[in-house]
Amino acid sequence: SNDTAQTPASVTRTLGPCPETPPNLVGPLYVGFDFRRTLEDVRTLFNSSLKEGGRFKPTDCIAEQKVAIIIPFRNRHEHLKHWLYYLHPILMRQQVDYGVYVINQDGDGVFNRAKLMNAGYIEAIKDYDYDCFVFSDVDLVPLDDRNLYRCYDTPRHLAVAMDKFNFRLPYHTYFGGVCSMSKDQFLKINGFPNTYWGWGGEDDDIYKRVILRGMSVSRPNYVIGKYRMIRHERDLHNEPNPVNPDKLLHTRWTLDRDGINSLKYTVKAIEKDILFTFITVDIDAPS
Ligand code: UDH
Ligand code: NGS
Repeated sequence: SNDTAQTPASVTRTLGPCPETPPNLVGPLYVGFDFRRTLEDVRTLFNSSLKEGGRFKPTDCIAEQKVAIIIPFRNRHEHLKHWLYYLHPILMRQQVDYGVYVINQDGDGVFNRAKLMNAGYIEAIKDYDYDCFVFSDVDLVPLDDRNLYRCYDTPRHLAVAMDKFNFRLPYHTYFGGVCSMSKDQFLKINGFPNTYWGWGGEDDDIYKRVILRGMSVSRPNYVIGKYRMIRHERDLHNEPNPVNPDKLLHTRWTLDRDGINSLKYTVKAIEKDILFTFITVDIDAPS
């Protein structure tokens, strides 16, 4: 029979790798946070392109990297809605094979951004064979879709030109906001510190880890690396912690014992929304 010959090409064609540069990027983007959108509006927009848990992969090519986007979180639903509205279409245009993990700190003890990101790493790799991790604050939206949410030869700092810093780095070694690391790079620095409670310093510790392990930091330029931050007041239970700056003097010695190898937390709940996976964790926070 000639069955095989009549099979439509679209059925048998095997997908090729995605192009090095995604073809449908638009460059500079308009980003505003005044619009009164609801989470339900955002779900309706992306419902047909996403899979449960905020998962996506391009349908017309095979992405080279599998990317987990990890967001440290507590009580910022208003920001999350805007983040999802802007980031999903950007990540889709970037042809990323990705999943969005919102790591929600349980209870109202002192916040710990870096420990939450460590927990996000562990939870994400239980879910899928991720080889790249983008760690993002919930209130930062890129202003140019050429700022690719993927991993590079060295750890990457993506949020180099935030509006609140007049579209410049506040200081040369700033590593806050949004960064990406391959699995190998992350493990090489023993992940992030678990011991920075409250606000300040954990991002500087991560930068030091990268340098101490002999890596350099890669960055986009100031045009592509622009971000808009959603303005907000300081949260409760995330006050600047005066012991944090001093801890940076000891990173060299603490790195090997404070990190992904010493992480302890318990998962309280895993909820799959169409737009994201919401994981509530108890990280044993001091009150
Ligand atoms: N985060 C939460 N909930 C919290 C605290 C922090 O989700 O209660 C997460 C969130 O992803 C946030 C990130 O941690 O984007 C960083 O925390 P942050 O936004 O508090 O840090 P930032 O340096 O702000 O942006 C500090 C307070 C600035 C007060 C300015 C008053 N005008
Ligand atoms: C440094 C903090 C960083 C922080 C950066 C920007 O002083 O964690 O300011 O802060 N380092 C220490 O506290 C040791 S910001 O202007 O966003 O409030 O990211």
